[in-house]
Amino acid sequence: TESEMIPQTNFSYFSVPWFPRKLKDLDLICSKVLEYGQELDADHPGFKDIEYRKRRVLITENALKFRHGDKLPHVEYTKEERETWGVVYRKIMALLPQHVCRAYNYVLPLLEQNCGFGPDDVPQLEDISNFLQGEVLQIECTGWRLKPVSGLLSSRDFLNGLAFRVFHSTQYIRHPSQPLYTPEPDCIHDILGHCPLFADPDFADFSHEIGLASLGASDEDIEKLSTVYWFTVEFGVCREGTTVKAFGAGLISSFGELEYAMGLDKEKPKLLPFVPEVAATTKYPITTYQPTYFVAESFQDAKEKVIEFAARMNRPFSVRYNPWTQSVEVLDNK
Ligand code: NLE
Ligand code: FE2
Repeated sequence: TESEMIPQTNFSYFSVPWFPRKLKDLDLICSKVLEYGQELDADHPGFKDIEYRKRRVLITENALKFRHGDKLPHVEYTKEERETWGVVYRKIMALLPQHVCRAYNYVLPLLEQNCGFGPDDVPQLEDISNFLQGEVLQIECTGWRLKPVSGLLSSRDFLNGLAFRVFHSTQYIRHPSQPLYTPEPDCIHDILGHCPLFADPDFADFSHEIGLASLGASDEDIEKLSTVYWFTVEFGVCREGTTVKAFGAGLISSFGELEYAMGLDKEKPKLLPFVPEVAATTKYPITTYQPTYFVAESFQDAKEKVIEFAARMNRPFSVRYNPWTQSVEVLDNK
């Protein structure tokens, strides 16, 4: 790993993996993406269809050129792509009231009114990012922003982005032959699954904390944090009264897995209470439905638990995010 020396007050040094200090630094981390065949299932139709791959290259070229401050690339989606989006959108809308958390149900109509969410077309990242930044109709929001990305980033890079309230989002769409589940992130997963909850203040803070904890963390701690992220932001469920609802993006963007997770299939998953230490060391598959989900009591509760978890991590310094300068300050007291 690239690393740098950070001076300690007593003039000894410790070696820390490189990490971004300001928003602009995120331009340095968008190039390393995971390819199919490595960990992803190369048998999925999205990996074998040549025409489909070509279209993706076209869309991801803009993501690779993007630099902080640029307007987010506009994608004109084809009829077939819009249909794929519509199929998933309608399915998910039907499952929302009963199976998806309250916060998501609250935000979605705002996104339909203000940034082009709906069954007919894929919303544009630029519009969503502006909404999250609070630039639409003076609706106060959380200050999150989107950055286009060409595929699955390394865990470290991806989590580091969250520390700056930046979410890396894809713009290409899944293969039309299997709308109900894809092993990779795509714009349905990122836009429909992830984006809405970034408008919720508690969820926004929760995600930010995971990001801050990841800055300069050891490889071992990154592994743990990304597993915590997996079992919350990706596949989390939460208690609401006497019921359990989904908030993880991987569930909200896959109606196949959402139905399974909510116990609607013959095969039932296991539900465990969310304890970061336990979740952090639980193994999980990335190309099939999850055998286990962790139930959070609330976003706030999950946030407090993750802050405590992060404080016990093996990092000889702490960090503070400065929202005015949008940069990170390193504090050597732990
Ligand atoms: N399985 C999810 C979906 O089909 O939308 C994508 C997960 C990406 C980590
Ligand atoms: Fe995701």
